Amino acid sequence: MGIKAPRRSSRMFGGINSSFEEAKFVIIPVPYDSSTTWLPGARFGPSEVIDASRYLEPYDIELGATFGNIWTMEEIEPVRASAKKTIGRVKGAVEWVLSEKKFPILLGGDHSITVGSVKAFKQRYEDLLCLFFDAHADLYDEYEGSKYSHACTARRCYELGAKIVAFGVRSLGAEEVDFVGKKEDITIVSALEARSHPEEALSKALSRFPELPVYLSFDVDFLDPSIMPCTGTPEPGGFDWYTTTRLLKKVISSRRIVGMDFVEFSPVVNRKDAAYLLAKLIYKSIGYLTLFQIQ
Ligand SMILES: [Mn+2]
Repeated sequence: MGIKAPRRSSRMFGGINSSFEEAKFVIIPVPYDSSTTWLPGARFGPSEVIDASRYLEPYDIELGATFGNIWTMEEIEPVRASAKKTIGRVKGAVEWVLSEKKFPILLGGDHSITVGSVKAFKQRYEDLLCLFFDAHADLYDEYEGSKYSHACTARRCYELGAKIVAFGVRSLGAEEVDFVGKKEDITIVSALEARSHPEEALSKALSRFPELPVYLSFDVDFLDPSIMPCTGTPEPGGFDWYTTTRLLKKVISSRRIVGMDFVEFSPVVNRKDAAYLLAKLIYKSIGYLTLFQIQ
């Protein structure tokens, strides 16, 4: 699928009506959830988060600034029956955003969409570190009969030649442990290891891959289910708001970030607070990126 011209969505992240030309950040909504293992519904994630984002107050208290250079693309139309084709469409969209010299922020959808994004980045960056904030390692070769299950995302990114850091893991398969073995280009940091000194644990993991540009993939199940119940595979023992924002600040202020995604948000009834939390986390990340990365 070729995306040839800017297509303005009537539903803009943050209610921000920046022109495409002025925008530095492009939100790419991908309402696809066919690879979800347990609770489906991530297809409703992007619209729910964008809806909640309109209630954000644009002034960020921590950063003392307002960020408005955001443009929201129309939803990528998924191919329900083909993860591979959906991933191809995601790749096309990210290629286009990069060719326009803008910073893509994907909004999933399940975690399989990350593969399309990383494919586009690998064409531009021979060496790339994929940093996953995730309760799972997503390193299965195949899951439920699919190589494009959300449980295989990091494995596919690894095969594309990316280095892998999975941070905050608290659910892991024996097959994944065997696969990682003594590989030096994959690092798993469990939540158990990270919880007493999260920023130090992150710095240590990143220091294994110095200089590499970083693609940051944020699976919302990284957060504790008490604040983020809206996800297809919730895991106890997750991270709180302030720890999470400190970790994002840490990586964004210390490494070159080339792209981001936020995946696996799957709305449940009466938890609009979780949609709002995610909208705020995305806006917060845009703030950090603006202060530390974008000239
Ligand atoms: Mn996960």
